[in-house]
Amino acid sequence: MVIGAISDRIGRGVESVTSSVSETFFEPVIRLGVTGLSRAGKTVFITSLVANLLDRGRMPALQAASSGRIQSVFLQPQPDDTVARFDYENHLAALTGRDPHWPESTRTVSELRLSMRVRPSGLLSGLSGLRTVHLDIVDYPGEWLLDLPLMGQSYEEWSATSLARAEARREGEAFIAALREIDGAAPLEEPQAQALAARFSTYLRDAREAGYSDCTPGRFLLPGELEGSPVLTFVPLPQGEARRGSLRREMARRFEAYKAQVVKPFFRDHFARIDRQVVLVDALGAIHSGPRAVEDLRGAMVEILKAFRPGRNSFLTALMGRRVEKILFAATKADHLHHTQHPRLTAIMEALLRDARDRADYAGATTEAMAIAALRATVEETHEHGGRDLDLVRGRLLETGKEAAFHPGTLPEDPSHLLSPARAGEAKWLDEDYRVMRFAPARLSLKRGEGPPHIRLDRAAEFLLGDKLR
Ligand SMILES: Nc1nc2c(ncn2[C@@H]2O[C@H](COP(=O)(O)OP(=O)(O)OP(=O)(O)O)[C@@H](O)[C@H]2O)c(=O)[nH]1
Ligand SMILES: [Mg+2]
Repeated sequence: MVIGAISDRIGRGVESVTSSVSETFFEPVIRLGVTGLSRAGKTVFITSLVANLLDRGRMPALQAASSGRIQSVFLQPQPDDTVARFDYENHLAALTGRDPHWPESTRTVSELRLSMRVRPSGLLSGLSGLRTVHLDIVDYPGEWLLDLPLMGQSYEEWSATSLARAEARREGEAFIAALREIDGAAPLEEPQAQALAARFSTYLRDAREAGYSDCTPGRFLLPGELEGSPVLTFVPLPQGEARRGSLRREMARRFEAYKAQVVKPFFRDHFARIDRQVVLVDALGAIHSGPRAVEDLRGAMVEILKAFRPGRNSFLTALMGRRVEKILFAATKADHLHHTQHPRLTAIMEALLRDARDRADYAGATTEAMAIAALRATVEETHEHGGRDLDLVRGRLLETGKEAAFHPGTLPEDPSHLLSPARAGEAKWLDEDYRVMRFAPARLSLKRGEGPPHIRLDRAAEFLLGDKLR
């Protein structure tokens, strides 16, 4: 047995040495994680990024593309055989077909490999020929990332924080009321546990609908094949007696099983291998939902940054093979705003990020905040309204298919005008109402060599990949 274990380790050691040598010297691999809460825009982002890397006419800010050093880009079979392939072709067909529509919601981890043939710049350019750089893009739900704090919590600690959160939210009322009816010290009865878990899931889903970001455990929102299994049939309970066979003891056991069998494998198999990360944030959606949603988004950004700071988290330190070098927080769907407001949205994202870095006590990866649109669905226009110019965006409305011009509200120049009321726990914005419209993707006729229209996707790519393409 001992010999078996040793030879297994040696075998793996040799394998990892050979792969790292060839990767570092010949064909570097960048593993780019793309995450965000559900509907944040992950699928659209990856689809448009890949299309715009394949056809680079709209990527002036990606230097390797605009200088012509990227000679060719092609899709390749991905390295991981057991992870779903990101369905690029179908998503692109949905977005750019004759009757363009948004892609379907996705629920699992998926991956795509893009390989680039690049001419090196600077001193090396004359000496060596083309280099191949592989880009592995990994799409995973942000909800799963927010489960990380659970790893450091006992069932009692987790219960206390979750209950406090549920009590502070209107959406939690029914669940809290249901808890009053039960006795955690009584023997477990499965139908009761299931009914409670169903209530708890409904609360989490409603809270998510209402714009709250932190609605953990993540798999309660995205259960996939775990739906109905014991590992998802637990709820937080107030402290009390927990004898063998009691509801409370069994809930605690299932909570531990969730950590060991759901949360940990995700971090080990997917998260720990990422080099660069983009976190997509529907900041406009949160602003539209109100100050509490913005405050909650801020909290979620703190938790996300903590996940990228392994040193303090013993569980992750043991797993992390490499360090994440760059993290981009991108506010998506900036095409809902006239460009005159983009700097304001960026300033809000920067303020949120600065605050999150401070609170997470974060040092490590280079971080940046941006406002982008992976797929531009609107055009801009200016109308005169009541004697002054009003900047609008025009697009095809998702519900009716009709064209409409729209003013979403004016973001403040000073981000603190939004972030202070959010931090103070206000229920509503005082001086402005923010609206969001849902636009359908625009009908496109792309020229040869051009990817789909976007806003600052090229800058996002330069930040995330630029240095690896020099
Ligand atoms: N106007 C505009 N809308 C966008 C853009 N990106 C995403 N959206 C909107 O956001 C919705 C969600 O985008 P997806 O890319 O499917 O989001 P996701 O994060 O993959 O969502 P899940 O798979 O459900 O987790 C789309 O259906 C669009 O309505 C964009 O660049 N511009
Ligand atoms: Mg998706």
